Amino acid sequence: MKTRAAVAWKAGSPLEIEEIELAAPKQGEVLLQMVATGVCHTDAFTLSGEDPEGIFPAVLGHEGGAIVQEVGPGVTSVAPGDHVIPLYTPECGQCKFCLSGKTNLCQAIRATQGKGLMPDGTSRFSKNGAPIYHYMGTSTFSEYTVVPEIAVAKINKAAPLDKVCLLGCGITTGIGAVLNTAKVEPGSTVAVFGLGGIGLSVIQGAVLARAERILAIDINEDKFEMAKMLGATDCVNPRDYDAPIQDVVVELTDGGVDYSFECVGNTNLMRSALECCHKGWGESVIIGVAGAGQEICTRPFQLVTGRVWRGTAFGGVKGRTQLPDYVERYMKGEIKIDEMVTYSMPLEDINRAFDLMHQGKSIRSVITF
Ligand code: NAD
Ligand code: DAO
Ligand code: ZN
Ligand code: ZN
Repeated sequence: MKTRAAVAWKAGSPLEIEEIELAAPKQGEVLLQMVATGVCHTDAFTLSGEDPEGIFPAVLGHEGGAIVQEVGPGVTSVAPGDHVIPLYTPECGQCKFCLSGKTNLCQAIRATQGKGLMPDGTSRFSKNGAPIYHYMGTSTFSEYTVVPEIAVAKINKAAPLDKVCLLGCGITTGIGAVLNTAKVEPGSTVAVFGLGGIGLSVIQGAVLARAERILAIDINEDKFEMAKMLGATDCVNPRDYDAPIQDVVVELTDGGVDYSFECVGNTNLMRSALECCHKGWGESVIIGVAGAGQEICTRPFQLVTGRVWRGTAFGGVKGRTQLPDYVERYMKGEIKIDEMVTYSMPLEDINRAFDLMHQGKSIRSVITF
């Protein structure tokens, strides 16, 4: 079949909207009709060429809300008409990782997903006979896409797909980082570095965890209003101070925070986030994705004296078993999503969504098909 898609032909160039070919789902795969997709910083990161896993040409996008159109042979857990969120972190339930009970990083299709291919080692997308690669196993910047069955979470049909698509990455990552990875306790003090879709969702998570003090840190003060609305107690612009931001936070919090979260992808800020943690117990979670080849550093004595450095992917959330409950929590009003949608636009305008993100003018743009 043909599908309208935004194709990333090469790094650093705008996406091009065109009709491309999409082959039918094979064994264990499903064909999805995309209803909406968010645009996340990670899409921009890959498009920029900084992503060591970036492969071109590709159909990017990983924050989708979709309807199952057709299922391939052997598919039993979803059927045409089901509403789903595609998962860049799949859940097979059978691999060593899924069975460990310690991680959400299912490895069942990792090797092929990392190469932009479906599990049989081929791509379903093409143009004039030449392959176009998948992205993160999801490729949501296309009216139709094919994904593995283990990479969809079936959700409540009553949920608006143009909102809950954001649970496919940003909002779940931020909330999950607080509840699953850090396991923030009531009464905690939390620092959030970077107030994009991820950082603002960390704030939501910290409120759900009943943190007492939430410091929201960003160099773009336009982000502070939303941070406060979501529950930040203090907003801090590092550029207002001469001292390093970690010293400022330690000073403001009587020795440091219980938990910090880096939501930018800046390795210097990752160090600041670790070093603003309280001696003896403070824990810092890296969420931001740094550029190819970059490394983090701190003095080892920071860890010897009790600080802990962690990282998280998709907030530690297991997509097929746990994401449907995030949708229910949105439906009950416990998780805020509508407020995070700054702009909605058709696929034709998707490059504007990237521009708005780079200009710091959007939390999330949602593309509707
Ligand atoms: P975003 O671009 O919407 O937000 C980033 C924010 O950081 C902006 O508000 C910006 O002003 C702020 N910022 C930039 N430099 C700063 C600095 N020096 N100090 C303080 N604030 C600064 O991005 P996003 O969509 O929220 O994504 C954030 C990061 O999380 C990206 O690196 C993205 O790739 C990553 N990410 C990770 C996961 C995961 O599972 N680990 C999932 C999704 C996104
Ligand atoms: O299992 O080795 C692996 C890789 C899992 C990919 C998780 C990616 C999380 C960070 C990227 C940002 C997501 C938008
Ligand atoms: Zn698995
Ligand atoms: Zn994302």
